[in-house]
Parts: sequence; structure tokens; C-alpha cells
Amino acid sequence: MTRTARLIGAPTDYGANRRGVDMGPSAIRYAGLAAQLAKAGIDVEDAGDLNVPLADERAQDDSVELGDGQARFIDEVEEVSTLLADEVASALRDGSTPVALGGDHSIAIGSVRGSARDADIGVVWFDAHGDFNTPSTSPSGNVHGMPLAAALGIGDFEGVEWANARGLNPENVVLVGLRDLDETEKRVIRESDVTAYTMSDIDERGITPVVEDALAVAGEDTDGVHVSLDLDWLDPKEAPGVGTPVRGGVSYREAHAALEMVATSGVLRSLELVEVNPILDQHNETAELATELAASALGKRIL
Ligand code: HAR
Ligand code: MN
Ligand code: MN
Ligand code: MN
Repeated sequence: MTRTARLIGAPTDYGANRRGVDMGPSAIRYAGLAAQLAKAGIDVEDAGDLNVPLADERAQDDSVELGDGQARFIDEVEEVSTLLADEVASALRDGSTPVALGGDHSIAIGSVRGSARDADIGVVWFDAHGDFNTPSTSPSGNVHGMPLAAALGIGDFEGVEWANARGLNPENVVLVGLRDLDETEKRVIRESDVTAYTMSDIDERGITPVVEDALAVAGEDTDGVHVSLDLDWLDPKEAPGVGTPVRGGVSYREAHAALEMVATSGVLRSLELVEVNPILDQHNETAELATELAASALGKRIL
């Protein structure tokens, strides 16, 4: 059966403090995502972009309390997450594979929640960062450093209905490629039941066994896996168009190998591509890379 991918643009920068990432969906579409997927034998539907008001029009007093901490634009993040969760859940109900296009990584709150609405899911999180801060632990107040903690209901996010993903068990959450964590964030990750693979694990064991383990852990006793691809997972030499680049990331081939394994595992339920910032990019190459990796994850075959 051919897979139908439904593209859902979430043009937001509320979770980051970098303008430009809100143009990610345009850059990724312009890079030819639909054509790439069609060429790979995947049917494509485009749901267009969510209606996201510009941050500039809301910029006054953007830091809002949540629990004991502060989170910038949290009300706007809630608004976008709620819209995205509905779109992702309805794509799944229609038998399509949702492909959310960010936007900064705060959109994952909505995509994970939507993917988990009618199912028990796992999550594989390809990222340089842990995205495990809470409003109390965040050094920046930027919600793109918090979406996993939000989905899992950790700390200030406990009981925050719009942010928590019902049916997501931390034992089915796996981070891959970590290399830049805040001190308290490290502690919270260690104390949680998630599995975390750092770049050192990839150095020691190689990308293939690490991703094989990640998919097995995420997929165990679940109905499928949400794959969240933060483009800063890759080395900045491969993916310069991101807001928070960190040296020492995975290579072009390692990234492809990982996403090809996502396809062959057969567990992919939903996908997202985040943190592409065309203003910081060189000739849209990071957006192009995002389209290629999406095609790999959705089952493109070389031969
Ligand atoms: N850990 C830092 C913070 O919470 C930086 C967050 C990094 N941004 C991302 N997330 N792109 O993956 O502020
Ligand atoms: Mn991230
Ligand atoms: Mn990141
Ligand atoms: Mn379970």
C-alpha cells in the first residue's frame, strides 16, 4: 500500500528568539518536498499552513508565568500547539502520515499530542539538544528548549492539559545525538525514564546500532512512533540554516542512514522537520536536506 504524506505547515517562531524560523515551511516547500516525495512513490497532500499570527504583533510582555517559571510566548505556543494537534490527529484518522513543517521545535508539543490522541506512541527525537527544560529550569525562557518536558508533563508542565501527550510513556521516548545540555536539564533527563544517546554513543557504536536500539525502545508495545527531526541534529557544515547550531553533529550520510532505518522499521506514525531558518541558511541547503531526509524516512529507495 502506498503511503500518503500530509504536509502541515506550522510557521512559528514563538518558541525561539530567532526571526526567520517561521519561514521554515515556505523554505522546505520551495526546496521541493512534494516533488521529492512524489518521486519516491509517496502520495502527497498539502494541508497548507496553520494560521499563526506574527510574533511582532504580539511582542509586548511576552514572558508569561507557567508554574513557578517563565516561558516566552507560552499562550501563543498553546494556540499553535492546539491547532497542530487537531491537524495531526485528523490526518491520522484519514489514514495519512502527518508531516509537520516547522517552525521552531515548540511545535512538537502539538504534533506529539496529536499523534498520541488515539494511540499509544513512542517518540524518537533527533537533536543536538535535549529539549527537556521546564519554565523553572530554562536558561532562556524559550519554549523550543522545552517540548519534550511539556509532552511528558514534567515539572511545571504537570497537569497542563494542552501540553501533555496522553498515551506517551517516557519509557518509549528516545533522544539521539545529544551534545548540548543545560546542567539542570541533564539531571532531569537522568532522573526520567527516557533513553538518551549522546554523540559519544554514536562515536563509539556507530549510527546504525544506536538508531536500531532507539527504534526498538520507542516502538516497544506501541502503535507507532513519532519522529521529530531537529535539523540542528546534523553538523552545522551540513545544516547551517538553524538558529542554535552546535559543532560535532552527525554527517549527511549518518543522517540518511538513520532515517532510512526509520522507514525500514515500519513503525513511523508521524514525522516533523523543525528549526530550518532560511535567513541563516546558505542557498536553502538546509531546507533541501530536510526534504531529502523526509523522503528517506517515508521510504525512498536508492535502487
Ligand atoms: N537548552 C537551551 C534552552 O533551553 C537551548 C535550546 C536549544 N534550541 C533548540 N532546541 N533548537 O533543540 O534555551
Ligand atoms: Mn530541538
Ligand atoms: Mn536542537
Ligand atoms: Mn506502553
